[in-house]
Amino acid sequence: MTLVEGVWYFLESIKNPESLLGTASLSFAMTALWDDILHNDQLIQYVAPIAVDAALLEGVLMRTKDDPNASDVVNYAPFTLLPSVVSSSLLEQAYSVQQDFNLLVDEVSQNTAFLESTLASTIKVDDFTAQLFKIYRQVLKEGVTQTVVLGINRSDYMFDQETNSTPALKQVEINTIAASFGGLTSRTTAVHRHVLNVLGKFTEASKLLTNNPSKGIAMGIAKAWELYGSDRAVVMFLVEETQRNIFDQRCVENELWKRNIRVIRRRFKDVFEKASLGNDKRLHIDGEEVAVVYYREGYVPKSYNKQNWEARLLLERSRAVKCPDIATQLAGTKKVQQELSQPGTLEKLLPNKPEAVARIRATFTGLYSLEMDEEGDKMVAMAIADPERFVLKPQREGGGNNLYGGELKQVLEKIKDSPERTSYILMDKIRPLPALNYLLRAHSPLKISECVSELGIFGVYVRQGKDLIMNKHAGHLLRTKAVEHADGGVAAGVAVLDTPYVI
Ligand SMILES: Nc1ncnc2c1ncn2[C@@H]1O[C@H](COP(=O)(O)OP(=O)(O)OP(=O)(O)O)[C@@H](O)[C@H]1O
Ligand SMILES: N[C@@H](CCC(=O)N[C@@H](CS)C(=O)NCC(=O)O)C(=O)O
Ligand SMILES: [Mg+2]
Repeated sequence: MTLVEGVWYFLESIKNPESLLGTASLSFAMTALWDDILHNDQLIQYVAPIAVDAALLEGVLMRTKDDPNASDVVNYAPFTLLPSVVSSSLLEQAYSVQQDFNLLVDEVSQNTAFLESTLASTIKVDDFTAQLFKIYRQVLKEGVTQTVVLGINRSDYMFDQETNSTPALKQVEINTIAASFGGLTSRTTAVHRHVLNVLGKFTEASKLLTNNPSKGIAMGIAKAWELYGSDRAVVMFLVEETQRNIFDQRCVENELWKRNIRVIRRRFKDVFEKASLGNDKRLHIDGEEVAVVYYREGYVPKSYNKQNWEARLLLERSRAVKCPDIATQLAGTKKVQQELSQPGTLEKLLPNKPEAVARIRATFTGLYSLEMDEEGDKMVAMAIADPERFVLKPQREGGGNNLYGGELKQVLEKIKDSPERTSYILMDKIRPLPALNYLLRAHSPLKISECVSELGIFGVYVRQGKDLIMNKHAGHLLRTKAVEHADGGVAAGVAVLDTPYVI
């Protein structure tokens, strides 16, 4: 189709959308808000390249798989053609519980007895968690020198909905380390606004919420940097060897430069080779003192060899504000999430806060321990008998780690009598209703997909000693994936960036 033909189609579709409707007759329970567009092949062919150009213009970018460490050739980060519908009450609920979750994570991270008892059996069988825990114990033994705490997390939810019932906000998990895409999502709204405008949906375009998590995240880092109290010190982003998501990180970094806070990027390898602790365990690297270490790495076993573990230990022993510190990373494990759902646990951790407890608990779905006890035996048997009901989760981050269906059954059958099972938790599967959308991804054919979405809310808090200086939510991230993928986010190459269309 030529540009002139395209514009003609577009103008016609505004005057009379029905005239261009395709014949596809898929019916989905989710709103038919964009039905006039979704089934109109010509309109889709016309608008998809416009959307891609808008993403490139707005900076919704990722480096390529082939060249992950250079920006000479980059591509757009995957995103939906159209915003997905999100209920205003569920969005509000997710925002209103975020400060409670910040408090909860902070409490857990300070509660050694809770972390010790909750992770006791897990660390006997899971080497990665055990290594983290070893560092945690070592730092405690030596005495924590860090006086300022900075938490940046993202609590993720899906909208659970059995047919005909109202959807409920159910937490998938909370990410306490390297919670990503706050930068690119800040730029995705403008892309969707443009797409809707081009489609003649001016009113809908004007309703898209502004959203800027990278700014909120940077404000938290800036506050921690300020409280550290040395204006010569830098913020260090601890980054991976393979840095495909650098633009997302740059969004946060550039917000800091705007505040005249200097940022450096280093890998574990650099820390191992060049970092040292000076007076009062101040952290130095390449002649700079580091006030804040912001981890965008360090949450998967493959990030660590012997030297990188040593580098991690050095960072944790330092006075620098680690985001997260090792205790807060442990507070984000799946095992802790499961323990939090046990009756009475929230009440113990947040005494005198019954409203916060109720708000938090309302977002939990069934979470089950696989400890070597009667209850664990019962859950293993139940999951083997009905694997479609559950998700089996190891203590891992980064997407693509969970087990479902036949694989879940197979693994549980193999380890059901071994303590290895305690390295996993079991969770009820959340069942959102699918909606139709186009997932735009470089080098992929343009096709309509049945999709489900996941909403994340960013939370930021800063504590100095006992005083909570900052506790806020910092915006949202909506990600959408085709229903055939049970697991995986954007970084894992499964989900794409989206924008909520709130109704
Ligand atoms: N209980 C559940 N019901 C349905 N889907 C789930 C459930 N738990 C996880 N998932 C799916 O699996 C994905 C990964 O799960 P989860 O976030 O727990 O793992 P992760 O490895 O920590 O991922 P990430 O690094 O993206 O946070 C989720 O984004 C979601 O799509
Ligand atoms: N290291 C990369 C990826 C980090 C990452 O995968 N973070 C997880 C939490 S541990 C996440 O937020 N994933 C969201 C997604 O991939 O959709 C980065 O810093 O951007
Ligand atoms: Mg995670």
